Amino acid sequence: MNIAKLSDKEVASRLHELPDWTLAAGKLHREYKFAGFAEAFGFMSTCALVAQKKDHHPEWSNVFDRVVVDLSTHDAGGITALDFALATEMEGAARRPAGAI
Ligand code: H2B
Repeated sequence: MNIAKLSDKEVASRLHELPDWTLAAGKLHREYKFAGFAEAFGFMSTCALVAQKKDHHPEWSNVFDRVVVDLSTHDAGGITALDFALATEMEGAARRPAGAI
């Protein structure tokens, strides 16, 4: 897919829509903490389905009740609107109980 890398200014501006996300090493970064492992993994399962549907996949890791996420668009060599769209979906998924789409 041909999608434009956003400028630093555009990224900074759009980050205001996602107050819990930061810019780290050129990627959108967020650390989630859940009630336990089941909730963390449920969140990841929901996000995996979203990522597959969008054909846009996160870099992430999980330790027990924590999920660390870094989003960038490899094909564009930076952050694009796809990363903001996925981050927004992840925020929604984090607010819903596991299994609810
Ligand atoms: N995910 C992310 N984060 N960046 C990409 O550039 C990307 C992706 N490209 N998922 C997709 C898959 C691409 O490799 C396929 C062929 O569409």
